Amino acid sequence: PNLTTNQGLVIADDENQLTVGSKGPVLLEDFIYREKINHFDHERIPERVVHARGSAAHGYFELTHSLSDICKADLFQRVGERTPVFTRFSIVGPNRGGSDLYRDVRGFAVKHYTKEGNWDVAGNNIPVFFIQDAMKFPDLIHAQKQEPNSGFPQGQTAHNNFWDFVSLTPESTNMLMWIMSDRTIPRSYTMMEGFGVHTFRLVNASGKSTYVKFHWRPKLGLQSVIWDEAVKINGADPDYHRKDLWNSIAAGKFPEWGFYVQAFDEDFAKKFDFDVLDATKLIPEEILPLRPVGRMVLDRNPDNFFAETEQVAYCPTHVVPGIDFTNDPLLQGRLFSYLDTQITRLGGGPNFAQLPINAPRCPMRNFQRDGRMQMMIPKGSVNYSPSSLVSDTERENPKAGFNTFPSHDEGDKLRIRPESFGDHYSQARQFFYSQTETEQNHIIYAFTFELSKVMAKPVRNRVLGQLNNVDPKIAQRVAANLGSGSMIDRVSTKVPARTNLKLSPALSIIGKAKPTLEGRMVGCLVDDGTNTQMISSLKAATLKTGAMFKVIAPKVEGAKGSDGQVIDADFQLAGGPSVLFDAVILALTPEAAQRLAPQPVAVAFVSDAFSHLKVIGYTPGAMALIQKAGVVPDAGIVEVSGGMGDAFLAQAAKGRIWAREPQVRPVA
Ligand code: HDE
Repeated sequence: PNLTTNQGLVIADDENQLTVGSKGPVLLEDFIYREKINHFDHERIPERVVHARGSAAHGYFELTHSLSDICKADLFQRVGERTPVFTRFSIVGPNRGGSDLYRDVRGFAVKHYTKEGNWDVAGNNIPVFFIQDAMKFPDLIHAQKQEPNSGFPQGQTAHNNFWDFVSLTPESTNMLMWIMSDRTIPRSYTMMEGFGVHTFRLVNASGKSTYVKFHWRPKLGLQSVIWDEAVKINGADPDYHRKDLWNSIAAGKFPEWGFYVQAFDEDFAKKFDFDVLDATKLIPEEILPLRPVGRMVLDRNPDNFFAETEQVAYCPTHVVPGIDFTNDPLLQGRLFSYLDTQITRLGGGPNFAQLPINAPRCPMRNFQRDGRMQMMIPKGSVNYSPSSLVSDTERENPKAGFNTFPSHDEGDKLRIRPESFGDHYSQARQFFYSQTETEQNHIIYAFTFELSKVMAKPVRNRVLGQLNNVDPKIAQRVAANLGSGSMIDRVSTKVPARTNLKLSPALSIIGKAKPTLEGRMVGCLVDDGTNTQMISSLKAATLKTGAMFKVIAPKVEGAKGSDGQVIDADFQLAGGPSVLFDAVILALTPEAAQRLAPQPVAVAFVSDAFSHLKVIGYTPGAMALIQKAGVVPDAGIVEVSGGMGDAFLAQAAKGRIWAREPQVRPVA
């Protein structure tokens, strides 16, 4: 096809500007060059003020259980029916160009293109939030992002301002426990849970209202990386999550989540000692089980990152009849913010809803007109309602239309936080003690790491004071790690932590990990002389488990196998560190191991895999390298030669060797 200008003019030369003579000055007349460079100059749009970095995919929501008893929304009526979705996962704090593995909350936003209009759930991978009232959101985000004078640190909460703010904001304490847990360093977007966070309202055909919390559960199970791994993945592959999502869809392994609701009524809500309108609290699923509704499958990568992933605009006000809001003051504040920010981000006008990724896939007609970048050409002389001059103009429809649920609200105008929002510590304690011992240790490590980057001592002490209100033992462990001794400030509180909340095992990641290699990656280090036949059978056996099999070699062109044939490599050793894989194999001859043992990059490949608690498969020939890396044999060090690959894969499917952790990371 011909290359043309934006006006359709066929371009004769796309290599050279128009000049006077072959070396002469460039002519202003060169409209072809000017159009090209002018468009380029305006390619960037402002990034999202939060959630700037993200990845998305197309797919569908399929109803598996009718919700018609509690919700009249059309997408929840007919079991088996599919509704197209576009889902964007994101990381909140970093700028658009940041890395994927910062410690941070992840966004989990789903746009459902229903027959009654778009329904968006812009949720997170954590069921609670930092603050109770939207008034504090700009302060929270300012404190979290880079400090305004220096411009650093990028994408990190580990700095003075963030901890200063949260230490003065006791309502953040529950969320602090969550963000210091491994939830904020997920292994993959496809291994995260999703939550609507707020209590929403569903309305059925008879007008009855039911409160709900929305949940997504990943089919691949929950999995996170280890903090030291996260730090190294950021350098080795900043696009780790983005690639993982893209590659799994491209390989036909479509990520899937179950969609559930926790449904309850006003009387049930009253039984709790916290308020269901307070977004810093959750309802344990042991108390209110999840009701299955459907599944979401992502089966198509975007065609164009900018046009789709960057320009998609989610908004909590995008609802359909049967789905409504509650008075959660965080949710109410969000109802204003999204459209407002998108007007700036998407062109300074109100017409971005017409972009293909944002447009509804059902009829859309109204009398809103004009504005920047109007892409529709409305016909006729009538642009108002009511009108009588033309028949068949669009009209409101009281029956089929969206009717706000007539909740009864009255009271004085006040700026006040309800007393029922006053308990900031009980669920923080419940979360901590619902974790396995390993996960509790990780939370303590994370507080230690973050606070060790806080240079303002009074801030560190105030955080310890907040932790002390959660549980003195937790505060003491962090204080001991920091070397603060007994220097724990007292932070006064009206509502002390309740110690009698039942633990909720569903809040642990390790407790409900799935023993599977599906969606995971096995990395196999080879060198000249490696047994070619063994690699083929290991690869075949690995692929059968649903995992990917990647070969790492000292040279990217591969290694010469035992039969003289080249074993193709996916990574060169320095560019394929073991942090990128879930389990590794060292398939080496004694000569190769001797060659690699003096090389730090090879030693780090093994010692990192060991300290990141990975299952390591080996051939006896690899021993020199294994010993150099300080590996101590345990259940996760498994021989693979002589057809023993299956034992390795069975062990790898069980996940990390948690029992190894006390050896490699001292517990405080
Ligand atoms: Fe957002 N949030 N948010 N947020 N949020 C935005 O909208 C805001 C909150 C969430 O992939 C912005 O288009 C306020 C909670 C996601 O494009 C902005 C408050 C939850 C995404 C905004 C919150 C979220 C955003 C920035 C406090 C989980 C990315 C760009 C009341 C339930 C969606 C944009 C995507 C994005 C405002 C708190 C989820 C500024 C005022 C709680 C997943 O409008």
